[in-house]
Order: sequence, then structure tokens, then C-alpha cells
Amino acid sequence: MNSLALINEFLGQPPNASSHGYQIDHILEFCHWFMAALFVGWSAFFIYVLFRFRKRRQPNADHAGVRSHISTHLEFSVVLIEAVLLLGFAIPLWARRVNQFPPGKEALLVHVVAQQFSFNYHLAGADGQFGRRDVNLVSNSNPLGIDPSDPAGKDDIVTTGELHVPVDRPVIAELSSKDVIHDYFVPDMRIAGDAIPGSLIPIWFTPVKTGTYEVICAQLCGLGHYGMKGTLVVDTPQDYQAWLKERAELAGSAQAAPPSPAPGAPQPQSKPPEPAASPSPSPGG
Ligand SMILES: [Cu+2]
Repeated sequence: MNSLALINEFLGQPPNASSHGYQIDHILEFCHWFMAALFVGWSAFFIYVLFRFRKRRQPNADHAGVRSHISTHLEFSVVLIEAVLLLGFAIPLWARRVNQFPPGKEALLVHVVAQQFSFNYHLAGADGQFGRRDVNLVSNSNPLGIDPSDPAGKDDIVTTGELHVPVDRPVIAELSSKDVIHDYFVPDMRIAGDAIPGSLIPIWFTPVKTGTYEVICAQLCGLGHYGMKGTLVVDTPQDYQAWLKERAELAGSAQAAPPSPAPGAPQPQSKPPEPAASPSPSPGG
């Protein structure tokens, strides 16, 4: 996009495909150029003093030390630039990401449930209502444990591995996990968030370019972590509607078949009730 972007390209950053991503790219670019300037500057200074104060020329130590104030001014400038970076760019950008969520009606809400080693997606379906989920109902054919007796869940869409979203519409992804800590990372969207068992963590982004993007798990979550990848497909609104219809039809044909309990499915009467996922008491840690 501009000449500064070359450092992001050099670092292997894929082109940005989200509305806020260019701000993150600017900070990354600026930080890297700033660090490069510091590296060159301090290295040159270091080499200069090695020569300037070599033993042959300066046989006796000078106990008075430095008399000039140049280094004080330099260090103050570095602190000032870092403060501007933090207070002027990084903190406001972060605040917008965590405080200014798009209004619920405008955004597409997706529940992302991570597990070893894939990402499951739960969409509300045509009624806009998420069906109740119960950990006791989790089975191979019902990976999220959606309660079949809840009418709100009848038209819900559950997919694993691949999610489609429409272009130019904000997406709120509510992250959680069935087992260990994972991290839902979509590099092209410049967004990532930890998926922590017992917590619901929302992240949001607005895709601005149609295409197929890689989703990866960014927390070392077990032996299969390397293969914990998925796909985010950003569709035109028409293609997105077609995908929704296809998923709904697939779900409908699955429901029409006689329900057969998966082998090893938990027996509700013999199993003690498990505690439902509860929000973690402290956000830190
Ligand atoms: Cu993972």
C-alpha cells in the first residue's frame, strides 16, 4: 500500500483484509523502523566509543565521566517517542477493539468453540436465537451438545473447520473452549483471541475483502497443535446466503434421519450433572 509496508511484507505478514488492520500494520511498521533506527544509532555510538576511548589513546581512566548532556537528550527523546506510540496509538487502538463493539443487530454473532484440535462454529440460524447447549449432550454427532428439545436450537448451524461470513459486515466471535487453552488467530484479519475453558471472550472484526483466509490456533495446545487450522471464507452477501441455505439443508437432512446415539455417548441418568461453563472469576492470570 505504501513504501513503509515493505517491512511487514519482509516479516511475512499477509495482506490485510479487515477494516481495522491497517492501524495495526501502521504500528508494526513504525515500531520496526523505530527499532531499526535505534539499533543502527546505538551500534554506531558503541563502535565510536570503542575507538574514541581505546586504551592507547586514553591510558588513564577519567573519573569525571561524561560531561555532555547529549545522551540525556537522546534517551529522553526515545522515551518520548515510546510514550507517543503507547498513549497515542497502541492504547487507543486497543480500547476501540475491546470497548467499541458493533451493535448486536448490525453484527454477525458466531460462537467459536475450540477443542483439541479444531474450531467449531455455532450460528443462530434464521430465528437469530442460539439453542441451549449442555455439556452432557456432547457426542460425535453433536460436538457442541445442542439441546434437541430447545426450539431455539432447531435451526442452529454448527460447522467444524470452515466458517463463512459476509463481506463488510462486523463479525463478533465469542470464544470458548471445550478442553485446554487455544487461541483463535486469523492473521489476514489482524485479530486473535484466547479461547479459555470456562470463559467467554468476544473479539470482533469487519472483513473488507472477499476470499479464503487461514485460521490457526496460536497457543501450544497439545500434540496435534500443528494441525489445528481452519478456514474463514469471506463471501459476497449472496454467496453467504447460499452457504447458510446449504448448511441449513444439511442440518435438516441430518435431523430427519432417526437419531442414533453415538458409541460412547454419555448416559444422562447414570452421569452426575457436570457444572456448566461459568465465567472465570478473575480476568488476569
Ligand atoms: Cu489449539
